[in-house]
This record gives sequence, structure tokens and C-alpha cells, in this order.
Amino acid sequence: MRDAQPKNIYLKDYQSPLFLIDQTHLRFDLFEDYTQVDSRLVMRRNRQQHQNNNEPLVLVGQQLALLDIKVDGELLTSADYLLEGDLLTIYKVSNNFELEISNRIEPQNNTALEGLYKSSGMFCTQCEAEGFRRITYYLDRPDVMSIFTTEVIADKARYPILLSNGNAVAQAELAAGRHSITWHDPHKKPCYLFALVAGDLMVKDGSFTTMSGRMVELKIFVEPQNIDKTDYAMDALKRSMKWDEDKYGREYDLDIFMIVAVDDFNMGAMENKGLNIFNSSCVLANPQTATDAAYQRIEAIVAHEYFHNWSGNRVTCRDWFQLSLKEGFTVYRDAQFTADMNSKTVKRIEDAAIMRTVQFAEDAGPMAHPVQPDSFIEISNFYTVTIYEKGAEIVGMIHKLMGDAGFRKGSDLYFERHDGQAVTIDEFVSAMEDANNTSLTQFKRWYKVAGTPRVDVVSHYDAEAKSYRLDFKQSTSEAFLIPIELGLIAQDGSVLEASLSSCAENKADCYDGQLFQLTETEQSLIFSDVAEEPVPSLLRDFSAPIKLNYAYSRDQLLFLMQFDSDGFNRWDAGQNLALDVIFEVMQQQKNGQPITVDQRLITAYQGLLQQSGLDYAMLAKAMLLPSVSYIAETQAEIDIHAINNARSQVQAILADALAEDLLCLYEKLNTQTAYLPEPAQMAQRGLKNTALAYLLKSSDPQYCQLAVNQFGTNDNMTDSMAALSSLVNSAYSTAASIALEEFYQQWSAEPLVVNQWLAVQAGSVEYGNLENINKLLSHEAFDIKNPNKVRSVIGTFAGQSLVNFHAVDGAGYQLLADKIILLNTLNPQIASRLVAPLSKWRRYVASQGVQMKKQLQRIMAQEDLSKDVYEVVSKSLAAE
Ligand code: 0A1
Ligand code: ZN
Repeated sequence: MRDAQPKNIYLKDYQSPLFLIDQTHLRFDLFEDYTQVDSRLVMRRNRQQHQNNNEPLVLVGQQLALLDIKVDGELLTSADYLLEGDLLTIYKVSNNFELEISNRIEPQNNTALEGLYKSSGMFCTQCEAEGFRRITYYLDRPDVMSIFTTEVIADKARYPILLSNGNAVAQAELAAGRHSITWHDPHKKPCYLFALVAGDLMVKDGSFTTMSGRMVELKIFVEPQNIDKTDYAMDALKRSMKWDEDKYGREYDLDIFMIVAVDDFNMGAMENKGLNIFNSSCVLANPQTATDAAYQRIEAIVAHEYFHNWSGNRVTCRDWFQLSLKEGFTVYRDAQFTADMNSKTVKRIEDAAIMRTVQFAEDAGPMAHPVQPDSFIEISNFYTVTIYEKGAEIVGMIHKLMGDAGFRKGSDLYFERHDGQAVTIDEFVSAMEDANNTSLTQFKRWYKVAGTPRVDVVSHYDAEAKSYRLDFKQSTSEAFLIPIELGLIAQDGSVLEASLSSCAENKADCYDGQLFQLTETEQSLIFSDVAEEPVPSLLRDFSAPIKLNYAYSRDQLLFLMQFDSDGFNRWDAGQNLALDVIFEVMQQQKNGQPITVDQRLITAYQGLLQQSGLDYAMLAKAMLLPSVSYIAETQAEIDIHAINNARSQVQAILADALAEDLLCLYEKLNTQTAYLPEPAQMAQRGLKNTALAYLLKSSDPQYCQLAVNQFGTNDNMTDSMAALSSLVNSAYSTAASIALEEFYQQWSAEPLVVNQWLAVQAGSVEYGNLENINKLLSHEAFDIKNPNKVRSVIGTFAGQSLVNFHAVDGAGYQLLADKIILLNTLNPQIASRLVAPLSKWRRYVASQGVQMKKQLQRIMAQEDLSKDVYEVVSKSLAAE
């Protein structure tokens, strides 16, 4: 327990800054045992917003050793200021003044990885959200935007490369083998976008000519051994730059764009102006070391960070309650990019799956919050799927409501109106409204209210009157505006022509033949001239992040799987069918009845394999049963073991029934083509490896050899890893052990590959994995200070090895809590993220929930709990 309870910060308390910083001049003298930071800030009172000229200046700083302070060249004495906790108050300043501060920091001891720290011998920074205060005293808030000039000084032999934001403007050779480079960023920015890197790095060069004909230098800096893993990120960067010009009319605005790969990083990557810093796992790839999934992640994250240059940097957030302004919009933009580069439907399926498993769970748990939260204790805890993914879904709904042209008009107006400003989500919505001459007042509820809306739909067909009615009912008392794409399908599978005879009163334009705007808590659509009873296809393209209930029969789902013209709903019908069958098996298990699987499911999957006409990527998605986490999300009370048993049984029965077809497919797809990271090949490998994974779940042991062969003979990590994973997640433990050992021998020198090796074991869905987790935690390849290793072992264990994490004796929970306690002092952000699996204890069957709660209480009782962990644990334990 901690002494003082951390305080909540409220959106309603927002006040504009009392002071502004026009110029920020920084000088970093980097040494092995300390770094000296000298800052000179050109400041003034914010007199436009505040009349009172007597307020003192209050700066924030954390874990800094203050050396001295000067105001307008005069050294302050201790009577002139107060340093208390994180706040530095300077009593008397005039309206315009220069403030100079010198302080020291210890990057080499910084394990929190916020501010300036060391990662494999190089210096790097992470300032979002509030890391800059660990570098120097400052107005560390996004609405204070400044022009930065940064001089970096270090030993030249150890740190030949010295980088910061903007352009290099000066360099000097100094005494004692040191050198200095000065960078100037002409764009004003908040300090969370500041970056510095110093290291012995190699560079991959590229260039891009912008739409106005300017040449931009592109540089990817990596440790020398990784220079052969930079091609794909460079290619993805160029495609992103072009796409943002084509799709949004956004051109890059500096003459240089740099990416640096670092091994120790709390998140995926960071959009610092002109100098993106990336977790090495999100930028480095070659065919031998990276899987297709890694390539796809790299493409998406490179794009995401690049797109932030406009949605985030040119137009930034006024305060951290507006985080989704930049994150929701940028995730939406990167999703559109991924959809354009690959398959639109597959991307939609993946995003819907994340919403339904992770975001809906967050929205139903103790950390539920609106996309625009109204309070937080620690902002780092709010980099969530709700802010990112639900935020993106909301932008997507605006797009659907405005149409393509209207959405582009809105985004153009937003960028033009607010360029160089720090703004709010409301201002984003206003730009959309103004550009389209429309009101989104009701729609804005999406930003302010937490939780997942549910919509129940009932249909009525009147054969005599030839009329068809759909009644919609929202679960909440105050209605959301919900865009619901829908269509009616005739019994022969064709689109059913019907005219709309009425909507709710005065809402005749609520349905345009495709998109229905549900605005009331109860609302009906009535169609006339409907020749036969149709099957409704509802929430096409997952047009809103809601739970929609309609009582489809299994036959109707089979029908939609075959005939729906909307690819997303064709897939979704298959998922719902499988889900229903799994529920039935769960019931059979509970009642002690023999297990039977509805033959219609088997026939449907057979149909998919034999004659679906689906492309490979879609077929791979369609073949997968709903995940255990997704099934769990549908349950009032979660019993992981019952879910897992039922799902495994269905999977095994399918595998046996389809074995011949699967083998045939596997052999057809197992062609020896030189590896290319391109969509068609990725789809082929994905489907082949889905077939392989199924075959290893069948009762015929001959298929083990297929995986062993694939493991031994391929030329790329995608196929190696898929083979390894299917062995690890099978009953063939001896073959799995041999392959794991061989794999480690081959790859022990490649940390990113070793992380995959750790993860594939930690995530095993076979019972009895806990002992192995303990072995991995004490393996030479594990390092608790490296977030990627922590995620690979501990995160993957708690997130994927569900039957072991939820071991009935509670040992999985205890293991996780032990590690959270350890990480609480080393790296609070990472510790806090690991609490999520325990935080939902109320959703689980009592015997498990009680044990999860016990571990939360144990964490809560620790001395020196970080704000990060305190917030999540205390909210998880708070009375409902
Ligand atoms: N803005 C980054 C994500 C990010 C957020 C916080 C961080 O601090 C540890 C780091 C990165 C993005 O959206 O990519
Ligand atoms: Zn982002």
C-alpha cells in the first residue's frame, strides 16, 4: 500500500497554460554515469488567455538532479524558487523572459524506459505521454508547443550517430574524442514529440519525391547486425507516404524522415517529429527471421507512425483526455491503408475480432472508459483498445455517415483549420459537421459513454400484405446514433428488391437502401412489396461496434455463409454457426451427455474447402473456429476449462472429418516458391498452415510428420514457426521438444527470433505448461528488464495459454502476480499492462474469481505501488 493515494485528474479541470514556450534550446552532454541537460527556454505569459500577471511559473520534473536556474541571465538563489515533489515553482517572472536550467539524469539506470534511457548500448528517448519531465523541468503538456533546437554531445567512437528532431544544422569536433551535432526542428511541437538518439548505428538510405516535387531523404538506423532487415520497412514507408498524398492529400513537411530501431521499448513505436523510434520487433524483418504476421505488423505500424505526422503532430491534442483524437483517427487511417494494400474484408474481420474479444471485454471490465475519458490517475494506463480501436471505429462510423466525398471534405477542413494547433475531439467532429453541413450532436455520445451498446432485432413477415418489418431495440435508455448496414436476401440467394414503406415518424430518410441510421431506442423499418420472407443480413461490414442479436436459425446461418454478398457477414455467419455448435457441446458436457457435433457444421466446412470460391486469405479466416477468448466474451460467467474442452472437441471432430480435404489442400498449397512478403503468397502460406494446424489436431498420428518435414525443409520463418507452433500445440510432445531444441540452437543469436521461440512455448494451449513457463523465466534468453521478453513469456502465457493461466489451483495467477510485483518497481507501465488478465476476476466462475481477486489484493498490499499499477488494481478491486 502507498502512503498518499494518487489523485484523479479531471477533464473538467482543464485550464489553458499560464505560460508559453516560444523556443526550447537543449544541450545534452552524454556520459556513461550521467547526462547533463542544459535548457534555455524563451518564455512568455499566455496573456491572451490569462489576465493576471502575478502568477508564479510552475514547471514539472521527475527524478532530476537540479544544478542551477537562471532567469534572464541571473542565477536564482534558493529563496527565489521552491522545489517540492515534482513541481518547481519560480516565484517571480516577468511577461517575457529567458529561463535557463541545468540538471543531471541517469539514463543508464532508467529501467522504466520513459524519458532518456539506454537500450543495448545506445541512448534513446520516449517522451509520450509524460516522459519529457524525466529529462528536464518543463511545461510537460501537449498544448504547450515550441520550436526545438537540440545540441547532442557524446564520445565520438562510441556514439558516432547523434540524432534529434528536424534537420542537422551544425556539427563540431570537441576535445577528448567527443563530438557534437545540433538539430533544429522548424515545426513547433509539444515536448512529447521530442526525441534524441545516440549510438553506433548503420543506416539504410532511401528517398521519396513528394507530390509537390520535393525530395525527402529517408533513413532507417539500426545496429549493424540488423542492416539486412530494413528493406521491408523502407518499402512500407514509401508506400505510406504515397498513400497519404493520394487518399488524404497530405504531404510530408521536412527534408528528412528518420526511423530508429531499439530493442527496449514499452510500446510498438513512437511518432516523434521527423525521428520515429521503433521497437525493433515492429521494424526489422527478413524472410529468414520474420513471419508473415511480423511483416504485416511492420507495414501497419510504419504507416501508423508516418500518418501521425498529420494526425497527431501537425494537429495535436490539447490535453491527454483527447488522446483518441490522434490515436483513433490514425488507427482508422492505418486500417484503411492496410485494407488498400491487402484484403479489405480480411482486415475488417481482424479488426472486428479485436473489438469483440479485447475491446468489448475492456468495456465490460473495471477499466471501462469512454473514448474521451473524463478522468484518469495515470495517463499511461489509457493507451487502450478503447482509445485506439474503438476510437477508430467511431471515425469509421463518421465516414459511413458522411460518405467518401463528405469524409474527405471533413478531414481537409480539419487539417486546414487546425494546422499547428492543439485541439479537442469536439473540434474534429465540428470540422466534419461544418464541411458537410450537418449535425453530429447525437452521434457524439459515442465519445462520452463507456460500454458496448446492444441492439436486439426482431423480424415479422406478413405473407398476405407482402410486408416485412424489422424492429430494432437499443439496450441503453438514451439512444446512440448507430449506422447499421443491412440487406435482405431472397431464398434463391439474390438481393431482394423491396421498397421502404416507412421508418420511425419523420425519419423517412433513415435508410438509403444500404445504411440504416438507428437513432431511437426503438425503431422499425417496414418494407412493402416483399414477395417472400427474406433472410436479413445485418450489421454488414461490422458497421458499428455493437453487439447485435437476431435469432438466426442454423439453416439461416448456413444460407448466409453461402449467399451473403457482404464478405464480412459471410464470415460472421460461419462464426455464429460454430459458436452455436460449441455452446451445444458445452451443454452436452455439462449434462454428462455424449458429444455430438451438428453434421451441418461439418458439411459447411467441407463446402468451404471444396467449392467455396473464397480467396485463400478469406478461406483461412473462415476455417478458424471462434477463439476461446471470443467465446468467453459471450458468457455471463466464464468457465475457461469448459469452453476450451468444448472447442477442442469440436476442433478434433472437424479435423478428423475433414482430414482428407485438408491434406489435399495442404499438398496443393505447399509449393516451393522463393519467399516474398506479398499478399498473395502470405494468403497461401496462411491457409496452408491453417490446414497443417488442423491436421495435427486429428487423431491420426501420421500428420505429425508433415509438421516435422515442414519444420526441417523450408526457407522462411513463417513456415518454420507455423510448423513449430502446430507441434507445440499438439499431443506430439517429443517431436515438439526436438524441434524447439534445434530451433534455439540455430537462432540463439537473433533476439527477435528467440522472442518468438519464447512466445510459442509460453502460449501453448496444452495443459501442464506452467512448469515450462518457470523454466523459460530462468532461461538465459529471458530478461525481465526487456519488455519484448516480458510480453513474449508472461504476456503470452496470461493471454494465450488460458487453460494454464487459469489452472484450478491458482498457480497461474500467483505466477503473474509475482511478476507484476517485481515489475512494479522496474517498469510500472509494463507491470500495469499485465494486470488486465486478473482485473476481470468478477466475470469468472467463483472458484477462479476468488483466487484472481486474492492475487489482486496481494499486489494492492505492496509498499511503493506505482501510480500505474495502483490505478488498475484499485479499480479492479473497487466495489461495483
Ligand atoms: N503514440 C504511439 C504510442 C506510444 C504511446 C506511449 C508510449 O510511451 C511508452 C510509447 C508509444 C503510437 O500510437 O504509436
Ligand atoms: Zn498512434
